[in-house]
Amino acid sequence: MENVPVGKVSVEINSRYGRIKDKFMGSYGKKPDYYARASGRVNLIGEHIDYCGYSVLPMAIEQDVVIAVSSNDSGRLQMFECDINDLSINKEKPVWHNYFLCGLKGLLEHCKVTSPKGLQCVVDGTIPKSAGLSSSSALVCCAALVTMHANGQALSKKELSDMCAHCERFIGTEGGGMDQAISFMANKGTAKLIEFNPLKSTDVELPEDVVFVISNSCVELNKAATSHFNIRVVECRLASQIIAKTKGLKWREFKRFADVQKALGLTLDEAVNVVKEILHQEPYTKEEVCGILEVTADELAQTSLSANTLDVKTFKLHDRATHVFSEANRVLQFKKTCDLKPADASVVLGNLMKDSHTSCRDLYQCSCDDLDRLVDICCQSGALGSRLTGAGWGGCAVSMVPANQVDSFIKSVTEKYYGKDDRLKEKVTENLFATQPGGGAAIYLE
Ligand code: NG1
Ligand code: MG
Repeated sequence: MENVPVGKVSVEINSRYGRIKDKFMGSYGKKPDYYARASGRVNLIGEHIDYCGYSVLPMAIEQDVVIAVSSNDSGRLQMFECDINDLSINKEKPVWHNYFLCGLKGLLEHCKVTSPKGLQCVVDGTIPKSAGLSSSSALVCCAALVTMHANGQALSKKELSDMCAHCERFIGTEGGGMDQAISFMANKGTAKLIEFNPLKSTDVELPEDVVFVISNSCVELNKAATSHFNIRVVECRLASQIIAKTKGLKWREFKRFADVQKALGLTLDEAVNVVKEILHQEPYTKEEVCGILEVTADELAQTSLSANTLDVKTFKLHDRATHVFSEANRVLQFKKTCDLKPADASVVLGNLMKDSHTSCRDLYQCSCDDLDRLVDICCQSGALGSRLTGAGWGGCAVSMVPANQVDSFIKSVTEKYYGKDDRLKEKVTENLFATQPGGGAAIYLE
């Protein structure tokens, strides 16, 4: 099993690392021992299906989190002051350093480190936050990597990915494992199909005649501060359990669509039909769900809900389930098209991306007006396909643009989306940029 690579960085040549080093020396009066990095990602297709057990297709981006580190025997974390032996992650208070604490705590617990090293850290990030580019997981992964290295532990990329997917949930959101997996398993120059249970990553060769361009709607949603995300996770769980029960399975043993699909021996197309047959389109009340599953509201809280969804009154099961099964299918078609390279590959891929956005907007309802407008503008500006990326409700769109039209695409989106708003006009370069598949997490020594 492969481990995270340890390489060299020259702070003379790499001005960013130079600045981080200067800041470290300014704070602690000495050089850092090493640097760790973990990248953000853009998900090309497969939204809100990783936590249902389905494969997704992201690539790492160049933007990342870098942490400069020196370790000591103080048992304290210096960055903001904190006792490593007494880590509390306050779910009520979604501050960024909580994500650092998730990675730190996760690694220490996983490796059963009894006397953890003290850490002096400077954290530097270039991933736009709350933008669907996974700044949160990059920080969790980077903090776990720092903690692993400082405490003399050696986990494989796979173990780190699984462990970080688990420990990011300390924050309260019940995400899947896509972000952590791509952050560790990415390789420069290739997108990846990420499969779960067991975790596996496969290179996906993207067409050469297209470029992926990221555009930020600049609408921010702090996922940890709202229940939007967990409501979707719970709706998927309830729909899985109702399908399982109706089909005579032991429903309490099921939490994810992929497991129900497998137990029933259905194809994804058949699963979409089963949804039509079993679930109604109108929202389900909690009472109705309890009636179908034959449980009390308290029991339902145990079997299916999360802390921040206890008070949710209605659940849209039909549309969420239809999105998940059809999106899982689109991921497989996307991968197949990349592998087979038909003459019209980029048109096929573009249409899959468009369908994905429509499904996220209408069935999963995880977009927002500005993001929909941005996706429309991207399609009018020459993109073959465009869709929201990441959790949604704001954040970024990813567009697939013919390589020879990137300049005119950027010009048009700049005028039509950013140019119309004085707040956005100044920030175009950081919010609208072409991207190439980037590399995964690494440790660097000077
Ligand atoms: P972002 O956009 O980074 O918050 C979240 C989840 C993913 C995945 C996507 C939706 C976490 C850490 N990340 O990503 O696992 O479910 O939403 O596809 O919860
Ligand atoms: Mg995130």
